[in-house]
Amino acid sequence: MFGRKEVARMIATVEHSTRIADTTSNMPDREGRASRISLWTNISEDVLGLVTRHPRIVDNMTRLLGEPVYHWHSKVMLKSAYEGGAWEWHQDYGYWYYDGCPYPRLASAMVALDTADEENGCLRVLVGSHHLGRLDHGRIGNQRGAELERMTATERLLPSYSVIADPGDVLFFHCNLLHSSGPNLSSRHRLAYICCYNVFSNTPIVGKGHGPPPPIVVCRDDALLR
Ligand SMILES: O=C(O)CCC(=O)C(=O)O
Repeated sequence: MFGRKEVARMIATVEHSTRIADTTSNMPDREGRASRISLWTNISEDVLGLVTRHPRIVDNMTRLLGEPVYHWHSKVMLKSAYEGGAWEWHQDYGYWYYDGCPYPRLASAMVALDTADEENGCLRVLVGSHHLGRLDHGRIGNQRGAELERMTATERLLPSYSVIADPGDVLFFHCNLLHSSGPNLSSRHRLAYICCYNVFSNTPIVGKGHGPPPPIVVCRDDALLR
């Protein structure tokens, strides 16, 4: 979905942005490996913000969710060579329900910035799990994940699929899709940019939410190259 030059600009932004460096936190996995994430709710005024506002993402997201969308949050997942940690099985709505959204009408677009495969901890999904409804989530080490007994049984029920991706590939996934990823055991980084969207009919009804939902000003298709 994004070409080599566009991805190079995204990577340069991740590498040189003090904003990203300053907001990166670590949620160690069960083995104590560093699962690093930088997350923000206002669309950033940089190349990554253009990706969040990009028609290739926003138009597809609108089509998939069937309604106009607004930005929920965006994040960079930084899985360093050799030491990048795993993410437990979870549904994003397992968290976002507690932000007050009444319906599971949110979704994410995950842009691969590096080649992602099983060795460097690509995303794994359980096919069809978005039809299960929201599972209970609890603390698993420093992360939150789907309740373990239920999760083990669900893994026997549904096939898992490793999302092997080339740089510039984009995975669109529903907020109830169960997903996880393994540690990075390779000598290659695994960077990904994920922008998440909600529909206007699903703004939080309880809790702190994510602030007001301004409409997205979609950028030009060639914005990343200009
Ligand atoms: O990047 C990963 O490996 C995990 C991403 C993830 O779990 C999420 O976006 O909710």
